[in-house]
Amino acid sequence: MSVVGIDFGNLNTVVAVARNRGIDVIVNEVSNRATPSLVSFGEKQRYLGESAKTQEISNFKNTVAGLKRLAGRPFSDPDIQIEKKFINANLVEGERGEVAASVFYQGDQRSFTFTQLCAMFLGKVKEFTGKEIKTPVTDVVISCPGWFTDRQRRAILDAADVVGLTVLRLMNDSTAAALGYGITKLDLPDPSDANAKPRNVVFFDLGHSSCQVAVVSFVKGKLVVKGTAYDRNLGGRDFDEVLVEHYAKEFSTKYKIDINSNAKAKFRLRQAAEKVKKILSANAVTMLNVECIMDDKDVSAQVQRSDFEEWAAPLVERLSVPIKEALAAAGITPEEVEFVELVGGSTRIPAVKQTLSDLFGANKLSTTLNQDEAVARGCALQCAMISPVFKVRDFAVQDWNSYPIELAWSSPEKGDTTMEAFPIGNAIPSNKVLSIYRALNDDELSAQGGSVAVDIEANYGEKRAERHFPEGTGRWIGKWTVKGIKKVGTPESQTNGASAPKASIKVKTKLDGNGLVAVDSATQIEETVVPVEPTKLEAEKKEEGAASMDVDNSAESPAAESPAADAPKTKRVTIKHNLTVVAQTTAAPAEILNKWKDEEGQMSAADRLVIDTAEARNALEEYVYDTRSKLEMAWSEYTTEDDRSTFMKKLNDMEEWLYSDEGENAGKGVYLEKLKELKKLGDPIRRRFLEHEERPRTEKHLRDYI
Ligand code: ATP
Ligand code: K
Ligand code: MG
Repeated sequence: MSVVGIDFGNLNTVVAVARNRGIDVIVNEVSNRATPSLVSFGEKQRYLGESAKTQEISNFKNTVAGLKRLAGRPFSDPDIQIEKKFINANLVEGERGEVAASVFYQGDQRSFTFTQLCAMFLGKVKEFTGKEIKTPVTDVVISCPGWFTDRQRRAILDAADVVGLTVLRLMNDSTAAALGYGITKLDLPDPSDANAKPRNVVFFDLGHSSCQVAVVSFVKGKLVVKGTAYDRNLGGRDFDEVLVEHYAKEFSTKYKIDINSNAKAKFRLRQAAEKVKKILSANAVTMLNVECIMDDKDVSAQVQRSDFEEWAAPLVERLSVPIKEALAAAGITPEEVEFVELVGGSTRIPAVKQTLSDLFGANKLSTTLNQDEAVARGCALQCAMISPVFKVRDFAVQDWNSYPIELAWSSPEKGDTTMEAFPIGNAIPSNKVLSIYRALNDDELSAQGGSVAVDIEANYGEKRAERHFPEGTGRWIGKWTVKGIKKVGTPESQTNGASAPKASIKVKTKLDGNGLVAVDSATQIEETVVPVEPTKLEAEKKEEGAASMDVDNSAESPAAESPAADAPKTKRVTIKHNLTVVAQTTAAPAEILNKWKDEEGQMSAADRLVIDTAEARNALEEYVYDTRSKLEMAWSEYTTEDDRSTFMKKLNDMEEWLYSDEGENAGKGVYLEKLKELKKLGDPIRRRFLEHEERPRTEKHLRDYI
C-alpha cells in the first residue's frame, strides 16, 4: 500500500512518500523533484507534466495551466477573467456550466472540464510515483489552498477518483506544512506542564498564485490552527506580471512592437520575467533577454532590483493584509509569535522577507522547513498516520474553519429555520447534532405514501464577506433529504397532548477532515412507555446505549420515581428509528464521473499506444542495425553467402522503409509484423551460432561427469 503526499501546486507539484523510516520527496521521470502542473494535447496523445512543459510554446493553444485553481469553478465566475491572463488555451463553458478548456486533440477541437484536466495530471503523478516506489499508488493525501470552498474541494476529490486515487485526506496547504513542523520539533511545550505556554508559529506561504497565512499553536503531540487569512490573487505570477507590464510598455517605444497584441510574445516575455525575478532575489542587477520575440526582433534590458521593488511595491504592501487578518482571527499579537516559517517559492523575494521582518522582527524569520517541499512532506506524514500499514508517532491536528456554514430546514409548522452550525473559526473536524421536530399530518402522510421527508440545506453564511469568499464558486454547499419520517408508536405517545403529532428527529452533521460539510445519519426518536417486569429494570438500566433502546431516567420520568416497595409496572424508553439520508452535493454525479472515467481510460490507452508504437518501431530499427553488424561479424560463418546477401538486402530495404513517410507513421502492429518477418530469417542463423557457442561448454560439462 502506498503512503503518498501530493502538494498539487498551481505551478509545480511535489510528491513525497513515506519509506525507509522517513519521508522522501521523489523525482519524476526526468529526475526533477517538482513537476510542472500542466497538461498538453497533441495529434495522437496527451503530454502530461514535464512533457507538457516542453510543448508550452510549440503547442501553445493546446497547453493548459491553472488546473487546480479552475477546477470546480463555473464559467461565469468573475475570477476566470483573472485566470485567463495566465492560461494559453481557450476557456469555454462546459456542459454543466463549469469552466472548460478547448483544445485540438486527435484531430478534433474538444473541451475538457478542469476536473478532468486535474484528473489527467494526477494520473501522471500516480504513474511516475508508482514507478519510483515500485508499488501501485492508491492511497494519497492531497493538499489544497485553505481558501478553497466545498465545491472546489469536491472537484479535486472527483479528479482523484477518475484516476483511481483514494484521497485519505484533503489537507490545507499551511496545515500540512504545520504538521511537518510539529512532528520534527522535539522541544515543543509539554501540555502537562502548567507553566508551559503553547508555541505560536505563523506559516506564511507565498506560492505562484496565492498567499496563505496560518497562525498555529503547538504543544507536544498537537497542533491547533488558531486563525488563517488569504489573498487568493497574490503570488509569484503577479510579481512576474509587474515586469511584463513594464517591459511591454518600454519595448513598444524602444523596439516599436506591441507585445500585448501577440499572446505568444507575451508568454515568452513572462517566462523571461520570471527568470529575471528569480535572479534578482540573489543579485542587484541582471539582464532580461528574449530572442526573436516578435517581428523578428530580439529584445533586451538591464533590470535593477531596486526598480523591480519600486514597481512591485503595491503588491508587497498587500502582503501585510492577510497577515494582520490571520493574527486578529487568532487573537494573537505579533509579539506572541515565536517564529515565522517561510513556505512557497516566492518567499525568496527579498522584499517579501523584509515585510515579514518589519512585522515580526528579523530574528523570528525561520526556514527550518524546506520551503518547496514542506507541504508535500506534511501530506505524506498525514497519509502515514492515517494508513494502517505505517507506524508513525501520532500528532493531533485541529484545523480552523474559514467560512461560516449555515444549515437550514423547513417544517410546515415552524417555517424556515436557519442556524449557523459551523461558524468562522470552528474546529475542523467537528460534529453537530440537529434536533428537528416535524409535524405529522395524516393527509400529508397518506399523500406521500405513509412517510414524509425533511430537507436540510447547507450554505455559506453572510459573514463570508469578511473572509474574501470566492463568490463565483457559489454559496450553496448541498442538500440532504432525510426520508422515512412516519408515525411511530401508539396513538397516545404520538400526540404529547398537543393537537398534531410531531416527529422528533436527530440529524448528525459534520464538518469533516477534508473541510466538507456532510450529514452522517439521522434517526427518529420515539419516546414511549412500556410495561416492565420489576426484576429486569435494574439490569436494563446498565445497558445504556446498547442496541437502539435507551432507558430514560430523568427526574420527570414517573417510572424512575416509582417507590421500590411498589414495584414499577412501566418504564420510559427511547427507541431510535434509522432514517434514510439522500445527499445532493456539488460533487459530479455518478454518470458524469463514469463518463470521465471512460474517457480517461480511452485517452490513457491512446497515450500508451503511442509509447508502445514508438517502442515497436525502435525495436525494429535496432534489429536492423544489430543484425546487419552481426551478419558481417559473429554470424558470418553460420550462413551461406547467398542467404546472407538476401538477408542483407532485406535489412537495407527495411532501413529505407523505416525512414519513409509510411515507415515513420505506421501502426504498432505493422512494426511488430515486420520484425517477425526479419526474425524468421535471422533466428535460424542465431540458433546455429548459439549452439556452436554453447557446445564447448556442454562438452566440458559432460567430461566432468563421465
Ligand atoms: P500555489 O501555492 O500558488 O498553488 P505553487 O505551490 O506551485 O503555487 P511554489 O512552487 O511554492 O508555487 O512557488 C512558485 C513561485 O515561486 C513561482 O512564481 C516562482 O517564480 C517563484 N520563485 C521560485 N524561486 C524563486 C526565487 N528564487 N525568487 C523569487 N521567486 C521565486
Ligand atoms: K508547490
Ligand atoms: Mg503551493
